[in-house]
Amino acid sequence: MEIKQYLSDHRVIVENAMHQLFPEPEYPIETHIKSMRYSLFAGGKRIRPILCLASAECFTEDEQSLQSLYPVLCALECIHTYSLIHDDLPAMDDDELRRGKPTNHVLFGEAEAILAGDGLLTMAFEILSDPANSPLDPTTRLKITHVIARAAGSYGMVGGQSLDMAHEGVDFPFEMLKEIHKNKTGALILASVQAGAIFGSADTTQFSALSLYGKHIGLAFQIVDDLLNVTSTTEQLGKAAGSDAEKGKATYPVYFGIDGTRKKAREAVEEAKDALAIFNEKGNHLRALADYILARSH
Ligand code: GRG
Repeated sequence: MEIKQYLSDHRVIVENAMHQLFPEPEYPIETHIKSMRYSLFAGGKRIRPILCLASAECFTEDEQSLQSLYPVLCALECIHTYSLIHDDLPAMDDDELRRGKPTNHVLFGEAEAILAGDGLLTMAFEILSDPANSPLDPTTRLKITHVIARAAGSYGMVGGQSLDMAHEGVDFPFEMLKEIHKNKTGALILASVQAGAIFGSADTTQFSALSLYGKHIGLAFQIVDDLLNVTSTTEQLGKAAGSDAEKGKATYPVYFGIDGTRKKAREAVEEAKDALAIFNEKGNHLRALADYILARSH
């Protein structure tokens, strides 16, 4: 199947899962739920849940069985959306445009936006931990919950964001940039792939291979993000282009230039694909997603 078709089919699966599991606005907290839903359904690429599904598809293509992953897909997107809402706040990156639309705080105000992020993060774990949402066996559910919690928190995304903030406008060695990228962006992407592997009862070799793929693909994703911030327009990105340089952020293009950064992204994608050798053709969707991450335009 063409990757374009695969992405659009899987986006539909993810969005259906989100519509099925995420609450509707309801008295007396309509505004809070509307504000979460505004950002959740603002048209993201859904790359983390799609990576999770593709990883699970290395073990089974049975649709009914894959439906057990719906709460996981929804949780990943809730956590990702919360991070974007908080990242856009005046105290963080202070952005007014996201996915081509006004950011959450611009529409709902800063206090509601903070609460939307808090609500989404908490809702992720409510949805994930509720046995009524899917027939995942309890041990699998707990293992997946742990991997995602660890990746979202201080030893992953939140820690990475803290490091990123602390290093704005200061010179630092390239090793620190790798650490920031690994945690801020890479950790949740890695956890998405690992959640699919846990669902598939991966053995140690399979889990290590998918983890290696997830690490490289997480890095590639952020390298391409750094690149697009320099080479694309605000219109193409749906968010402020050139913002990294404006904020004095050291990114891959600062260390390696545009061509050097493209090379680094290609290398990371190749390493990701190499890690999948043991899966033969079952890894084809993950390979195609790696190529998509390299070629993406927004
Ligand atoms: C806890 C107050 C508080 C804040 C936390 C954790 C955090 C703020 C921010 C996370 C850091 C972050 C936003 C990293 C950027 C990752 C990234 C490249 C996002 C863009 O992801 P895409 O391209 O977005 O998948 P779409 O729009 O497609 O969903």
